[in-house]
Amino acid sequence: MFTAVEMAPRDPILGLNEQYAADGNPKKVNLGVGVYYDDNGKLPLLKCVQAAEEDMMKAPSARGYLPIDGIAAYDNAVKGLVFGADSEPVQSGRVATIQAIGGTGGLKVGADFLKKLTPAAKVLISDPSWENHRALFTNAGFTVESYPYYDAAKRGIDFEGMLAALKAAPAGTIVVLHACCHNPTGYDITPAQWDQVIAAVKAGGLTPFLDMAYQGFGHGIQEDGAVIGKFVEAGLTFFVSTSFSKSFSLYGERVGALSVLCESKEEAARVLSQLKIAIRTNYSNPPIHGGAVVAAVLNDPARRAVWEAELAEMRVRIKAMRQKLVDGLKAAGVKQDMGFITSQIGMFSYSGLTKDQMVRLREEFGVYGTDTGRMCVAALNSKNIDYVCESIAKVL
Ligand code: PLP
Ligand code: TYF
Repeated sequence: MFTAVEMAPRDPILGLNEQYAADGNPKKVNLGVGVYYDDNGKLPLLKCVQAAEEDMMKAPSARGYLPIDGIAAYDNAVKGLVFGADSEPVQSGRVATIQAIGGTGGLKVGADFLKKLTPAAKVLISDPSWENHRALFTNAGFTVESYPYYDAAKRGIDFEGMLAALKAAPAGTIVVLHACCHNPTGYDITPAQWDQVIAAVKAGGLTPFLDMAYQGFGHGIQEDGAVIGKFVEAGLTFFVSTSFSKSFSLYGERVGALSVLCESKEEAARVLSQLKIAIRTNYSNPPIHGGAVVAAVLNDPARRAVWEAELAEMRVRIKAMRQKLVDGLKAAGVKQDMGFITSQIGMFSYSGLTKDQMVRLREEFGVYGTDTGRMCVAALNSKNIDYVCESIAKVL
């Protein structure tokens, strides 16, 4: 039965983890996968999460099925975080939000819903993008193409190219946009450029799908979320996927969401009913634990303040590591100006290194990044930074 089954290629990013685990080099550093580690190289367990879990342990509860759309208190907290609790969309009840299995699950539920709603639409993702964007929408049955984004020569964004592609896209085209902290490049468009993107989306009748996997890792929770407010102000209806994997350091709990801003409360109820069908036919209903923890933190002002401080600490540490990387590369003898690393934002840096250089980094030095030159700066720390800088200097 399975003789004709071909071996599928490994996920280019998650596959690196396996290679890293098998590497015997004691100095090895994993800058491959997008995971935040603290200065001791440890995956953090946030204090706000631990406190919420301790409370839950004191009052253990039975585990019935959750509603298809998840924990109501969780969905409401997500709406508040994404749109603002007092915002007009939330107050008027025109946001449909479901608890999803990670940000990936939010994208998948949205993609399945869209495939039924607009089966002939094309999907545009940034070039480059998180590779799973292409795979997810392709698997949902869409043809996926890309809009220009990274300009290697400029070490920045080809904004003219991006805007021209959006303006040329036929009405109904689904445009996947990174709300903040672009993965993999680390380059975000400016607020003024967002205004131009929004105008093009509106004029062209495109369907925006904002992927918000790193809220709080750029400039702040509010600041990173401000782009959502811009889409609201423009009077658009749109999709937002949320991931708490990084912002709560809850990668393995699979906590995410999908929110759809509709024109009215009545429309949101109809959309929600269809999202529930997508969920039911994929996995029936979500798991409890991660959503319960995030709801317990976001809905409790004191605990939420702890979360905001812990997220700020992660954000500030990443920024400090970017500066250390720039300084360390210079000290290690790198002649070219690497200052662009500090103008990038979020967990990743497109380093500009070639595939050959990345392979050498891996094979000769045990420093793991993707073949595209992406490095996870959130995995740098005061112990590995010098070694990473020296290794990069040797391959440059
Ligand atoms: N979207 C982007 C841009 C990501 O980088 C990630 C990373 O994992 C996700 C979505 C998926 O998040 P999750 O792990 O919560 O499924
Ligand atoms: O880009 C990253 O490294 C993270 C983690 O299929 C990730 O977003 C990578 C690949 C993948 C799922 C998650």
